[in-house]
Amino acid sequence: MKRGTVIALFFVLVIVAALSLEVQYSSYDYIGFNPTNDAGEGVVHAAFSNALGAYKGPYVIIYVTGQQWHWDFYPHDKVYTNLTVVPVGEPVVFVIHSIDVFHEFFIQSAISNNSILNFGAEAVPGYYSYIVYVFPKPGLYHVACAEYCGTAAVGLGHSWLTGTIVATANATYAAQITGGVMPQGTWAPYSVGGGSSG
Ligand SMILES: [Cu+2]
Repeated sequence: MKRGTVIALFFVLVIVAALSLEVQYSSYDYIGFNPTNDAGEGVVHAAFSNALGAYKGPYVIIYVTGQQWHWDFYPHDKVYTNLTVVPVGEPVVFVIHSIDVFHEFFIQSAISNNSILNFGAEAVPGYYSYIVYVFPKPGLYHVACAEYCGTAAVGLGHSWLTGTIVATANATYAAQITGGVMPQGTWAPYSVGGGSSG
């Protein structure tokens, strides 16, 4: 084969691999839920039970609010702007919404020497999307906004909507990053069907 053909085939394979990664790891749906309202938790747990299938182990919920122009992450007691920590090897459920315009919460990372993780879900005012993902290894995962959401009067606007997800199996390290404030003091504040343990 010609070199050009080989290169073209390689890129087709990369695209197919990227698409199958997205199908495998991300799942999103619209669920009616207000993260500040405990009464909505039953709805969330029902939706997550669907998404997680037969899985009965612990998982972590991270609420993500997009706005012009930053990401807010909680349920840490404090809101963290453009930064959150997640465990490794345990499902992380991102519940995503926007308080102003459409954004897209998009996670990018090189997860191995030849594999790049790319997936996201819409952040829509009035709706909640979610992604369930098991972070396979410790590291820094880059967050971007993948939907153009405007220009600031001064500066870049949309381009500022970036963030970092620190994936670590070390709860002590994670607590240092978050100033010691962890959801219910554990990596496993929720389990499927069991509601909050804290
Ligand atoms: Cu944007």
